[in-house]
Amino acid sequence: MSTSSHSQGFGTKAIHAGQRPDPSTGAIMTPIYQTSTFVQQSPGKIIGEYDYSRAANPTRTAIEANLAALEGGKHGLCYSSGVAATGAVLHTLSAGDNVLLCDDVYGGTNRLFHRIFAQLGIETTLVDMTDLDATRAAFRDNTKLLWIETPTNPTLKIIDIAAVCELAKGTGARVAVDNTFATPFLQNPLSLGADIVCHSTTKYIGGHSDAIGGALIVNDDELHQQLKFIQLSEGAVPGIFECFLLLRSTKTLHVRMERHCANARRVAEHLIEHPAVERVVYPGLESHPQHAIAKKQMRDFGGMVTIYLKGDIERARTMLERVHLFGLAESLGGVESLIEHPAIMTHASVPPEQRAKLGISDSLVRLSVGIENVDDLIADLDQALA
Ligand code: P1T
Repeated sequence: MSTSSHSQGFGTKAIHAGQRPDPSTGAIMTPIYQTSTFVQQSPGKIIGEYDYSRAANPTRTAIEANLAALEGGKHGLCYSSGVAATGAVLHTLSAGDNVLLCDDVYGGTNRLFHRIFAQLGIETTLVDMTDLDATRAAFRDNTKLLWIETPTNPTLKIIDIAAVCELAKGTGARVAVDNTFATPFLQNPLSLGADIVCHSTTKYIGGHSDAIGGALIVNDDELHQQLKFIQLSEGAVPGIFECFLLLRSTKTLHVRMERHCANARRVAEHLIEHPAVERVVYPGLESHPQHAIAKKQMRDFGGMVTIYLKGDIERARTMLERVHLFGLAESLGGVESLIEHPAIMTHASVPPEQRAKLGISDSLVRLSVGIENVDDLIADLDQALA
């Protein structure tokens, strides 16, 4: 472990933070402590730090510390999925509380707020958070949480995290940011004033399309204790093997993200010129409405590209059926490229009026650009659009 006060770079933290050789064997990789429980010396007198794996497990502790370091936060907590992490934040609220929810979020997030927590008396107000006046005007006396997703899924709007946090200051409302699309490599919401960072680790952090998981990162000790209590009581914890897979994945996050960003830029720039494409949305393009904010708060612009095709839904269907390298599937952020139709797939649970308002139309196609050779990806898209 480093003892110097020099602040380490992202790649070094990704590989070392929260991890040390196993004290009993010297194993360089944190072992998979595949155990549900830990033997005690006498009732209540535990041998190390652990008593039961729902509460804590050494493999999980290692990845929680690693993710906290990558986000520049004090505490990390891992969950069985991204929506379980989101649900844990909502469980800090009480009936009668109001939440301001960014209007374009993952369909499952929208469903969780409107179909599960609404029944428990938590009221949700949808707000276009790219409009700071509208966001300011949406606050109520009982507003206790703002939920930001940026870049948003699937229209890739960029929300000014620092500006929204400034609005929330002094109101008693916490700000949570779903940082799944950006990853800690590109954007660190805690440093911009957010209270909570949420991740679906299923995506870029996991990076290999082989494990479902979620995480929260916070600085505040009291909030951490509250979330730990909720995690222990509700039990939405990840399996030990999934924790190990994540530990393996974070070591290459910086390298993968660099390639995702470079490939996505090339794909976006290519598609702008394509006669079958009406419009390309990518935060790195000058034409993106919030490009200046993206430049200010992100280190690069990510691996997601959203396109509007010319023509009707049949045009989109044909393209989606013709791709070979791009997998037609929900999810994103893996090394392999994926493509999907949000209106039919990931955002089908969003009411049609809201989809129409957000521009999640039948001609919208979302690309998760992987880290294959980009010329092959472009050739695949070209033949699918021919
Ligand atoms: O699938 P899960 O690990 O529970 O994560 C939910 C989630 C949370 N936040 C964002 C921004 C997400 O994109 C997701 C999941 N999204 C997809 C499955 C998708 O294809 O968009």
